[in-house]
Amino acid sequence: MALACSPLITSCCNFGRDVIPFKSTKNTTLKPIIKSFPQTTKVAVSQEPVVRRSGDYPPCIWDYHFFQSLRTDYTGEGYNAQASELKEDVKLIFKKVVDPLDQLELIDHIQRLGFGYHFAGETKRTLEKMYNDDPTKNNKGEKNLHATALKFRLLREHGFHVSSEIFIDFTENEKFIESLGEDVKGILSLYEASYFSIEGESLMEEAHSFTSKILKECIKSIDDSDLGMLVSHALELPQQWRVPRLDARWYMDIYERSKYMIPEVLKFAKFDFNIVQGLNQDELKDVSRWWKGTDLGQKLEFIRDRLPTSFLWAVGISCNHQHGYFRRQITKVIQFITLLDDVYDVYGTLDELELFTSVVERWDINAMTELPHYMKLCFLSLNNLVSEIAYDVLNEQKVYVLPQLRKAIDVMLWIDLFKHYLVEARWYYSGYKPTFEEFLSNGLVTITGPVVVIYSYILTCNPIRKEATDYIESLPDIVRLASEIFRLADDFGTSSDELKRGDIPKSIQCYMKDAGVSEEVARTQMIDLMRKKWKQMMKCVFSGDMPLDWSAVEIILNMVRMSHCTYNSGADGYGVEDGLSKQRMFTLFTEPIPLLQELLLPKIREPSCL
Ligand code: 0FV
Ligand code: MN
Ligand code: MN
Ligand code: MN
Ligand code: MN
Repeated sequence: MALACSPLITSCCNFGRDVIPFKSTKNTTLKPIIKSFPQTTKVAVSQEPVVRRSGDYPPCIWDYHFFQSLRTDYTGEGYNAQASELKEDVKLIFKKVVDPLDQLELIDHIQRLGFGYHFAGETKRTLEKMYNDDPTKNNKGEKNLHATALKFRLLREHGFHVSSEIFIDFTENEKFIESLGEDVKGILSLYEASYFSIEGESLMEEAHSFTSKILKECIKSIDDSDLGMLVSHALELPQQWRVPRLDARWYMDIYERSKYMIPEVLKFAKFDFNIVQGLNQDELKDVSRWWKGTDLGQKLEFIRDRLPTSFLWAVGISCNHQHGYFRRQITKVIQFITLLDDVYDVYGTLDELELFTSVVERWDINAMTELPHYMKLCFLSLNNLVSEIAYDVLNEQKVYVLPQLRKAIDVMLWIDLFKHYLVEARWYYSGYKPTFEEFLSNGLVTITGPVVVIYSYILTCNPIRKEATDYIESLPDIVRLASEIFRLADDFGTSSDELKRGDIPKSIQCYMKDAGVSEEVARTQMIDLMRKKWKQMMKCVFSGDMPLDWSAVEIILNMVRMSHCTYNSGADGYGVEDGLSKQRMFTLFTEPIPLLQELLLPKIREPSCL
């Protein structure tokens, strides 16, 4: 604490205020910001006994052997062959459904059942045709709010910019007609659609407040219990903010009871759920073995040992069958981020953190001798992971990620992250309270959105395109906004505990101070701000000038969605594994959907519906 009045700290505080350049987004890149950091001073680590904070995080609740023992019956050639046949049946259904509303509902259902990516081509073609025909035309020429809102939402979700004018028939004097309130299904669809709006669309803002108010009012009096469940689910988090895979199992039960249920679709959903579960089990076994092999969970007792929950995040970002390698490696990256975050937030002294940052800045294995033992473990194991990924890419793509890409992306990215971590540590030790803007411009980096996005790109794209990596590295609006929302969502769930264990004020607290409002008001404002930032993100998505494949865009959005799903309840759904996170682990990785009955039934070749 003697450090609190050292000249080093004073200069950090000034520096803290200088971090703001992230604010002007268009021309801002990560690199100039890296350069704007003062050279970290080499600090001798004090010999005095150090008092460290405690994270007080509970230990990992998952037993290594439990995951290693997981088995599934739903694997093997016979089962996969049946799934392939069922997939053909669903394809046939796509061809046979001609009514636009039926088509839209089919797409919506398969997405919510968690296997939309299997029918990406069919979905795109169907929506493209609908868009080209006449996007503003209402289905069957009727004023059907549900059909119109569903069309709007799905078209926008898949990158077709349909105008909000589509809703004009449902308004009078720029307000939605009050009597529409009786059509709960239509109101629910319009509410979901309102989350696909772009900044500046006043009609969609009106749609949002109109539908939110009605849904909150009518929730208790809805007779249909499934509709009631869908409404409360939507009020908790809209579909745009959710990861379908996490809710697929829940939705399957609702779909099974629905009068719109198509047996082949349901059956395929169940088969596919189990297949993905089997893949995930293998992946989880692999990464758990790797983590055990590093021994870091034992050696670094103070860290959050969160390998399985990191894997849950990976699945949230992409559950695509083809992304197994991505899921394995991003899980490792996430566990590493977590442990390094704990080093900077909780365990390391400021002297050690300054030293660590300066050693890593040189990325010099020889300089490691200067570090305390626990930091040697951190740095060398991080170096191993970064090299492993670079090696895999070299092996797969014959692209030598070392040294060009690696230096530009991996190394700089980690250094940049650590420098921003260090800013927070300096703020903490000096007692400096940043403004909301200051905090957010630094915090969008420390939440690790940019690291997760670049690794996700490298781990899912083949070939890796330099144009795309350059673009992501320049911290474009979409990545900045995604990271800001991730930060706001994380603070929503974790900042109360963080402050208790000793940390800087996070977004909510900074905002409370700046605006002079209560925590309750600040929290409401933060939800509004997240919605606003989503609208800005949607603008980026429709701007058409991103050199990214759609799958990369989806991954960025899924990262944001996963942050909502983790922290929405106001609790730390990542650091604390019981509750929702535990339930999700069981549902997704250990509990298959029993299919004995389906397997015994004679196979129906022709789809039975329609
Ligand atoms: C958030 O932890 C968290 F868990 C992080 C950043 C590591 C995991 C990363 C992903 C799930 C992508 P914490 O709330 O401690 O982070 P801050 O930045 O608030 O210290
Ligand atoms: Mn932390
Ligand atoms: Mn942190
Ligand atoms: Mn901190
Ligand atoms: Mn946090």
